Amino acid sequence: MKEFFEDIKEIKYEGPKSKNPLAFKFYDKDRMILGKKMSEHLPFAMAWWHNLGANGTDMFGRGTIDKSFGKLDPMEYAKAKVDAGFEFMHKLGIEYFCFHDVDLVVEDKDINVTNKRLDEISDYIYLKMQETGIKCLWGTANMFSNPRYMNGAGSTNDAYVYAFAAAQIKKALDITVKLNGKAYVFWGGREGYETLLNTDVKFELDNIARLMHMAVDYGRSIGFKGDFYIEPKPKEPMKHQYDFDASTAISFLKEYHLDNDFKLNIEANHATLAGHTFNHELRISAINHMLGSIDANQGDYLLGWDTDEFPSDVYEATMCMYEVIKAGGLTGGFNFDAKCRRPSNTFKDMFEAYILGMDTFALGLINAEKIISDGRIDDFVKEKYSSFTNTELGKLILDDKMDLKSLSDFALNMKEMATPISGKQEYLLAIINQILFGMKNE
Ligand code: XUL
Ligand code: CO
Repeated sequence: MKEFFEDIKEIKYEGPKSKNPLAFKFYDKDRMILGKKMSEHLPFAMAWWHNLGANGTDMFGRGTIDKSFGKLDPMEYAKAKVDAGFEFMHKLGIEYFCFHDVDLVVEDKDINVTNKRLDEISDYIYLKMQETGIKCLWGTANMFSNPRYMNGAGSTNDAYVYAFAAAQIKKALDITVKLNGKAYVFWGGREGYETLLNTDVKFELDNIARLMHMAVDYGRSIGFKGDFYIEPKPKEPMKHQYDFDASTAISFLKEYHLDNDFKLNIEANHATLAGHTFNHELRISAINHMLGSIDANQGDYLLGWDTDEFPSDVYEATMCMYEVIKAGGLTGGFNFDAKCRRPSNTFKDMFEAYILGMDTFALGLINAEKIISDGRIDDFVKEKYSSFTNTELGKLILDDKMDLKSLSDFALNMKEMATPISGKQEYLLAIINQILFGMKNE
């Protein structure tokens, strides 16, 4: 079969000293860390839309890379994308992919034609999956590009649009189940509003939840056993998006009794747009038993939009992997919802981008293991709360044996407070620096 990336061979691990741009320096898939292979800690996925679709187009200019794969006919183009995608994943050793319905085929005006195309392409993908062992991490429906969704999909004012959203979700679920996807995602790009002057917020939230319940009922009825995910994002394209951040999405899921079927897909760049760190969003999800999957990318702190860059920040990746390990791993995976920068306009750049991302997370994993086995951070956190665990008073509080009056009496009796325990932030940051930069990453 014709190769799309014929100059590029399978990418191998060559170690930290290698200067070969087409080799892994840190991602050594069989290396054992905390009793598991690196590849098991890091189930990476390719995002169909960015890798096989995004061509560098921005608000000010046309594309800079041709990703037509030499085909004009819609089905030939769709199949060429599949072939290119599987060649790409195979060469990088990526085990999973994620897709939107309209990433797979060109959308027709008539949704029935689009659906026929989806049937055909998913048969083709299914065969490729059997041949290669590559798997589907999650599927989703794109309910934000088509003009009919200008006022939202689940949150639309228009019952006819709502029916189209249902049709797309149904088909995307059918395909996700056919391809044995682990999960199904809702990213609510248009589920929000620009002004309250034309918006009934309660109506819209109720209707989003109603559609999600329909999706769960239908998914379970066709044998979907995986998780549904909400992918929080505070803004862009809408000014206010309902799934603002992990906390907001969790309370929505609980309010509408969707929390047994849903978890969260946390994207690094969405976290920073919400004014949070990536690890904050992971921690909030984990403590609510809702950490499902990760969209692995990063933003630019100087830019206020979703730049979807490949992760290169080892510090962030370390903090991410620390949370993931502490949470017992992901049920989902690490989807590179990331694209090359506009001037990185060659197929080789795409490979180098994935190598950067995979090596960054490998370093994050190596470092997180070191932080955990070093133990000083964990010890300090324990110590910080020790007045609750190691004193009579603390134990009474935690055992719910105190009330406001008895606690007040206790304080009045003490008269004065001793110096509170230091938070020791600088000591802790110095430990992280020592572990990250003072010890070898081999
Ligand atoms: C948009 C985004 C989406 C979702 C899937 O910011 O992250 O690509 O991941 O719809
Ligand atoms: Co995403």
